[in-house]
Amino acid sequence: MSAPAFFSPADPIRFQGESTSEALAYRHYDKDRLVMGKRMEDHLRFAVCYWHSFTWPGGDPFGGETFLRPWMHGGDPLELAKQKADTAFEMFRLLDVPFFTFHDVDVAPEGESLQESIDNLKAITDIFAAKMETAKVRLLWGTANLFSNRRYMAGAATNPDPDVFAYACGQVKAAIDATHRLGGANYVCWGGREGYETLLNTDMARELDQLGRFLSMLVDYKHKIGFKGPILIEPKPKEPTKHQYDFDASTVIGFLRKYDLTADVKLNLEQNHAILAGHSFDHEVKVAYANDLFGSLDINRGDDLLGWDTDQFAMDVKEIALVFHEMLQHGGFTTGGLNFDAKIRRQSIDPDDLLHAHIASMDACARGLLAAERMLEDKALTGPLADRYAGWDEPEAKAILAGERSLEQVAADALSLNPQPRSGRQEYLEGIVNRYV
Ligand code: XLS
Ligand code: NI
Ligand code: NI
Repeated sequence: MSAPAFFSPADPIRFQGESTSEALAYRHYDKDRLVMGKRMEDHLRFAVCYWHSFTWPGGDPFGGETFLRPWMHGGDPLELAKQKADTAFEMFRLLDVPFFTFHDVDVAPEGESLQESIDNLKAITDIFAAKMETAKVRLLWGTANLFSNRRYMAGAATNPDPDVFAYACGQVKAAIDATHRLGGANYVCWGGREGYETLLNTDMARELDQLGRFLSMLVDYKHKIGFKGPILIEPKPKEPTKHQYDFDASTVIGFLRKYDLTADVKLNLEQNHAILAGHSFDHEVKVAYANDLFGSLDINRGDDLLGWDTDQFAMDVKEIALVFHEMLQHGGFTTGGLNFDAKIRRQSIDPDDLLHAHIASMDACARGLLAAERMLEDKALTGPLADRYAGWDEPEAKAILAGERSLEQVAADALSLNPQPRSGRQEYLEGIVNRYV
């Protein structure tokens, strides 16, 4: 079956370098270029997400759809889902991306019953599997939408009603089955409604136990079916709820430790969620690495002036460079990737706007990656950092950290010391970063 001619180009977007005048071209994303010994495509591991690009109609709280996508109107829901899949796979081919991601309800219509929804998802999974036999694209992760339907308004795993918890189990089982069938590299959980609107009606300790149990059951099931990838939790502090339990990387890490889940569950971090939590993106990435729980990234950006999850395409080279500067020091992605959890603005109504958005952001990520590589080669930041902490390489300091000195011993040694403060050199370092971006 041939895909509808939705986009203007017929052939995949190619790397053409900075001097090209072609609008639909990669200027920096050169997939075969080696960066620290690995192909750029294998570093960046781009994934197109299904929901923002193919399921969101362009509405906002004050107005309805603007995009008028053909697969959103009339006809049999399963037929429309197939039409949507054709367009999605056509875009994966045109962008030449290695991965995609989806929620169950993005790809298949919800049925009248749980069984009917599961059957619809299976039908679409069959179609995806057939397409993936010839397509290049692979599945970075799948997930279940446990937040849009009104049954989940008071939470999914954290719902006061155990029947809703059970329904969520049914949905998540089907979603990880589909992810497994399609060879997904990870499985993601974002707890959009796992939080509260008011503490007056919320038993927090109980709800956290429910969430811990839900994830433990999911981990057991993952092992049972032989799903090799990690489960990823995506922190976000608020929106849609006033407070979400998976507030930020640190909070999730504490939760995973309490419920003994760190062996199987890692983090999926998102720029816009980081700033909603009052952190920078690289802060969250560093927290994850510091705890050996880095998994994957949802690459997008929030608006500096708006306090919500605007999910814009990431365009800030400096911010991306600082994230890759950290990641490259740890070897970069393993199972994770850069998932475009990003949507075009509602005025960007031309089909090709979807291509332009991805191309521009992929180029920004490529520039960030290359800047990080150069900074590391030159030890532009790692050199000054090593100098700053050099005292800790001295034998006595090492012995303290190794637990070989008591407080009394160190206190006694301190009597002969007179430490002198040194400059933190912040502006000097900021200037250095600017030289690379
Ligand atoms: C919403 C989240 C969501 C997850 C997947 O803010 O970012 O899109 O990535 O459920
Ligand atoms: Ni996300
Ligand atoms: Ni988000």
